[in-house]
Amino acid sequence: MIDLYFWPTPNGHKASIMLEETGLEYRVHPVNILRGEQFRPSFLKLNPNNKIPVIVDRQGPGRRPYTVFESHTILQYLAEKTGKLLPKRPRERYDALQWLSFQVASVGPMFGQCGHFLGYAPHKIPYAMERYRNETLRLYGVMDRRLARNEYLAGRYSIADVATFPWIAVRWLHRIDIDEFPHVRRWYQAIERRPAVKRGMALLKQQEKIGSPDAVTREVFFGKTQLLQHVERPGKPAK
Ligand SMILES: N[C@@H](CCC(=O)N[C@@H](CS)C(=O)NCC(=O)O)C(=O)O
Repeated sequence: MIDLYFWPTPNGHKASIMLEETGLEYRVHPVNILRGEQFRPSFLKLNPNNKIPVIVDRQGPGRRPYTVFESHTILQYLAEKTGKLLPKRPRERYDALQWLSFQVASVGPMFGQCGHFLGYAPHKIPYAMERYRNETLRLYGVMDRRLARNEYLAGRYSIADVATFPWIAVRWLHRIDIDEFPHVRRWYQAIERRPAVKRGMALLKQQEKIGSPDAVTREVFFGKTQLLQHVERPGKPAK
């Protein structure tokens, strides 16, 4: 049995899709990150970085419970546990791992900042908006070229696709027209049709409110709560 600490966001969906794809038995523990539940001491014991998703595998290595945070490590852990979606042969395995890293190092952070400066920042900062939107467009271009010659990011469907798909699902945040990237669109539609992906994306769907943060959520995400959680005496803001 796997315990999944979850809220319906792109990083959360990576874990819920993977649990559905592997067919492992799991139960969901909602962590309302819009209301600050990620700062509860019981949750910080699972992930000191106050972010979902987290899993606790009751039958972990050595048959003892094991906790995993960071969504890509969750994907790799579940792939290795079940032998699914991460090939064993070195070339194919590293194809999957490098496209997984591409999601972790580039797609996640750049799309995240793009969404922040386009949709959430209290002031319009043209330099930041342009910088992250261009980087987002560039990454779509990289994926489009790759997918022109490969059915999936690493050739066969793998954890690299599971990691990347949920970030394309929120392209409205980045004001991306997927029709401009026909190979990404073809890939996205193929993944969207998978029953496990549908189930993973539907988990706690009624809670999905990431597009319209209210004042409480703004404070939780972007206010002092984040900093004071980890830094006792924050320095002065940089000028
Ligand atoms: N690198 C982390 C990022 C996780 C992450 O950013 N989670 C967000 C939701 S998508 C969250 O829990 N935010 C709450 C917070 O920052 O307080 C991962 O891939 O798991």
